[in-house]
Amino acid sequence: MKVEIGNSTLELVQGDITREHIDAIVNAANESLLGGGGVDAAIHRAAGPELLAECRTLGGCETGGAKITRGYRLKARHVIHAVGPVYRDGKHGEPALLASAYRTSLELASQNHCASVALPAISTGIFGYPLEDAARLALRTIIDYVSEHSEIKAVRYVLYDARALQVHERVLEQVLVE
Ligand code: AR6
Repeated sequence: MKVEIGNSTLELVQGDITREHIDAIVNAANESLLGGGGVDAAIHRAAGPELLAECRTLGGCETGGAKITRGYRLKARHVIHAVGPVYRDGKHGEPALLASAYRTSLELASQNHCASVALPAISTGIFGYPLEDAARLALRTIIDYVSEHSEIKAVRYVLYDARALQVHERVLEQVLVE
């Protein structure tokens, strides 16, 4: 599913984000920025050990923030390491922190001249954020940002499995008519 937002496009696709040939991919990291499971592990595996070496120089990252590195062996020029919240009950600031992780990632893309960006569904795996709630927040945040920042030409939101893609397609249709 592909929609136009101003002069930019937002596309929902199913796949493995490590294979994206794009200016920057976003990683769903943790505060240490030193790797972990899920998409983080896949990105480090595909990028090679130089990525971890650069991450060690960054001094971690607070939840809701993001930091940028090179992409090394990936087809992506940069990796933006975003730290989403661990979901507890939704009453511990999780929505604001998740929105902040997306917004900060897109700001870093703008500042580093990345016109095309691929993002995963941050916090919806190991961090346990309910998929539909996360999808609504993520898509609203991305649409708001891209509407005001025409330097971002293409956003690819990469969902790992068919169910996640279905949920995001349904939520995007709702968000677009709000
Ligand atoms: N491409 C795209 N999406 C993927 C891929 C992939 N290759 N692999 C998994 N996903 P998760 P989190 C999806 O758990 O919840 C790590 O240990 C997955 O289906 O990777 O933010 C970090 O170091 C899910 O929808 O990240 C942190 O400690 C989404 O990516 C912690 O996990 C996010 O799942 C972060 O947890």
